[in-house]
Amino acid sequence: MAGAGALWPAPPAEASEGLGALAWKSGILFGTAVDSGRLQDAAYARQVRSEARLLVPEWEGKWAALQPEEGRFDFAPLETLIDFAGRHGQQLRGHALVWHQAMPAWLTAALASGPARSHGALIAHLDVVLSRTAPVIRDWDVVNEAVANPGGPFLDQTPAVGDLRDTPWLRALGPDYVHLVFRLARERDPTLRLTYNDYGLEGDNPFAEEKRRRVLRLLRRMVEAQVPVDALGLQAHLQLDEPFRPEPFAAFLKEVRGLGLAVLITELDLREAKTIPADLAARDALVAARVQAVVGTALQAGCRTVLTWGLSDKDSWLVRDKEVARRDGAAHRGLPLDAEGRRKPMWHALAAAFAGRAG
Ligand code: 9MR
Repeated sequence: MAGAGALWPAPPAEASEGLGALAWKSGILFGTAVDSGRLQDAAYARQVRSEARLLVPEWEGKWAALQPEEGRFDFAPLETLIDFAGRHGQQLRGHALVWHQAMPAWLTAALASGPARSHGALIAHLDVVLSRTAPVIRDWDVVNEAVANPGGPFLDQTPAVGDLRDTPWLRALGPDYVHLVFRLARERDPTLRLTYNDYGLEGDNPFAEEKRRRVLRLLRRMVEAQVPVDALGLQAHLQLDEPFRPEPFAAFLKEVRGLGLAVLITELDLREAKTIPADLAARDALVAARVQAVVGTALQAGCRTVLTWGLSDKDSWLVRDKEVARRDGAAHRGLPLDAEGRRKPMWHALAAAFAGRAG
């Protein structure tokens, strides 16, 4: 891995091209999560337009957004993204059909009132959402974050039933609920790409090793049971305090690909270490080196889709969410553009990874 002293080459002639265009030269689809409410901001819209070929709604595809009250669907925010993508020739992916967060209160209550009611609510949601979005969204995160966190220094252990996180969905529908949701999605749309999406899979420590084992067991059982799963989404919310080595990550990706599944990086960003260098260039070089190493490894393993979770540091959940925001008040510099929209070393690291240059 390149050290903090790595020098970034002078911008190539095509530097005015965005990451989406650069990635596409190597057959890689690059995109970002988008907040529909921010698209009226001209600078934000320009960044999304010029860097991304693929968009994913950061909020607009979740239950709380799409069905705030039972039977009342609101597609307006998602349509804003669909319109934007259509005008700029960008693709869309969906996020997320089943997740234990961003659930409206009525759904939490419904899931607590028994399997029949839960099943009915799930089917009604899938019927409406998948038929409405089918013309433009051909890849959905069908189930998000169903695997429980093992104990570890970087993330809190979550209560588990077997390898699965104990959630309202699991309690309502039983431990085979992941299989059920994928089957229901496939029945409704036979050619939709069905993705299982999760985090904490990239690092080199006992936590990530165990989480990888759990995800692999889930995927293997699904494939054995002929559950229609097509891809694994690696969220890749990276943390610089967490060690990384390409080998265990690459071995995991090889096993996943060996099951016949595609791998995608779906939510890339990076939390800096608790202690950061005073020098901005040194800070940014650390971020860039880690991103290039992780993304480079994934691309070598056959990953052909990479999305960041936002483009500019100032729009990131890493600033908004108190659990992950820096205690010293500084913003994490874990996205390709700085707060003013300027390209940082992480931008160049992604461009280099897309061009096939190893980290
Ligand atoms: O970044 C998203 C934040 O704005 C939302 O408030 C939050 C709850 O809906 O979800 C965040 O996105 C998460 C994603 O949906 C799933 N993986 C983790 C992401 C960061 O928390």
